Amino acid sequence: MDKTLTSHAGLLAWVEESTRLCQPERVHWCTGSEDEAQWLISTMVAAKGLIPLNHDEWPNCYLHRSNPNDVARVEDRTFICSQSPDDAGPTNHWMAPDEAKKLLYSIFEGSMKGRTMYVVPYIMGPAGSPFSKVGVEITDSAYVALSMRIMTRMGKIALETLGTEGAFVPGLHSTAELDPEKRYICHFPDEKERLILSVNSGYGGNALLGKKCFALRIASALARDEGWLAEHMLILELEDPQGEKLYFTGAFPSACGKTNLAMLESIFPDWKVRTIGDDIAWLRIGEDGRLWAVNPEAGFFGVAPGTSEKTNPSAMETIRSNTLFTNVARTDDGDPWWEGIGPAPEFLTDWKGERRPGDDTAGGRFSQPNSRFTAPAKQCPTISPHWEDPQGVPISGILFGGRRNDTMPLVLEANSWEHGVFLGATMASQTTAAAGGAQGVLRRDPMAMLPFCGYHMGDYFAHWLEMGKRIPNPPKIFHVNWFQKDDEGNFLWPGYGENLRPLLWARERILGVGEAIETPIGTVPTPDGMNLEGLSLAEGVMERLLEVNHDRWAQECDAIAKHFETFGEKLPPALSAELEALRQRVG
Ligand code: SAT
Ligand code: MN
Repeated sequence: MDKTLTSHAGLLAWVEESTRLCQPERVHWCTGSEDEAQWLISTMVAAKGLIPLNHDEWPNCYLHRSNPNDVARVEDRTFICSQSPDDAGPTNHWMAPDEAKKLLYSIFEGSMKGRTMYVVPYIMGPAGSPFSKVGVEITDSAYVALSMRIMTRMGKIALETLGTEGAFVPGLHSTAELDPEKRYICHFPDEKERLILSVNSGYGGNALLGKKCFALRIASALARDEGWLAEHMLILELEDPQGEKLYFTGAFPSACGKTNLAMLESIFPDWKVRTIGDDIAWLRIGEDGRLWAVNPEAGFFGVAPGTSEKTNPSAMETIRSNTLFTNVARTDDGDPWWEGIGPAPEFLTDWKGERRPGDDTAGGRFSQPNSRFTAPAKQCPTISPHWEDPQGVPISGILFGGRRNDTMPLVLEANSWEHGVFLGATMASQTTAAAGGAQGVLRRDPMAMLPFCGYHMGDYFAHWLEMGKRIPNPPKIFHVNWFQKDDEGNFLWPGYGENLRPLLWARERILGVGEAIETPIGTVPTPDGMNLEGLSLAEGVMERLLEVNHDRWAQECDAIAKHFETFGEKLPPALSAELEALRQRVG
């Protein structure tokens, strides 16, 4: 698009300023058209940045291999550049805004020499929704431009929404040298326009600035100011045999099965689960007093390994066409391949481009553990007809959950909104490959927002508590844990489609039925309170899945107390009170 097609003075000025700074060879304004996408693809294929896949089996699908030093989010290089470090809080890295700008602009200077600068206007949220927000990402990565076209409503439509005066969140991104030592992802939540600056990474949440940077970190700060919630949550629709629908959101850390749960294949033919979103929810109080959720994204950036016809047939269908694969392996037939998709063929080209015998397990994994697919949400066979409703969908239940070997039962109902916020604030999960650093380490990840909250987490807890007071008809809150293990390290619960059972119990509790027992930590199903029809678990396993172990919970109280110390004076008294009450009950 010619830049004369927008007359938004602020946008034109910022693009000009960025052009002067980054010195690209040319500037391309993205329209979002199919022709443009094909042009970007052919440019990238010619430059070996994209590898075509088997067109008959995987139409319009391509493989991208990132730099091996750039395969995940980098939490230690992600900064909240609020005016005061106290606003970033103890769980975020902070840099003074002026210092951050000086440092990053010095890296941006001349960083796009010889390259094309893409101006990518995009909407987070459905076009025409009163809750949607516009962003513009300037990037030197065609891969980012193509990915943004899948993940957001990108191009002309965003410029039309913006008009000549509209507000937008500016995001400047350059892959620069891909130097991990100079990799910075910076957010400026106190700026009027809430700037994002990102350099030296081309990967996922570091580079697709609409996603974690805008729709979570910046949006969480907007939500605090404007009285709503921006959360790291899937949104799903549950339809009963009579056709009545009920909606859940679920907050789980990255790579803990959000996409699988959002696309859950129902084990009971009369019950349907449909997808609204798999990663982010923007939640507002509706005129009817309920909490309403919108998925701000238009695509899925899902973890490939482990995805198969067996674990997630809907995802497999979603990614059959028009999908970008990042860091997966490739078969000699040009099919994408990853661990967990099925048997390995005789030869595979691994994610770094090396062709090896498929049984060469000694040579390491073929797909990168955080390899991904980027696919349009509208291709999902289970997508709900309501997924783009401008007002969103009304939420009846909120699920919090992490990966824990023990301690947390399969499903637990909170006693109240405050207790639910406590369950969210004390969530813990083993770390995964979605971020750099050690994996499998148990860490507290409040509301699955530890890497994504754009302000002080203590204030964030207070905001959640405040929202509870303001929602006349709040959702019920649950905690779930699909990941308990036995003494030999085997999962106790089969997960995937079977997760419908705890979900149905939660629905019954929302409707005021459902057999339950109160425990010191909350309410759990009676051993036969969940529908267990057709499920054969070994003797005693169900009891173990729902067990509340007093010794473990005494330790858990101590661990929570330590976690709470992190927030100092900003820890809301209601949460210390919840901990004290828990201690009393655990005894
Ligand atoms: O942040 S990413 O978009 O790279 C994926 C995730 O961690 O959820
Ligand atoms: Mn995520």
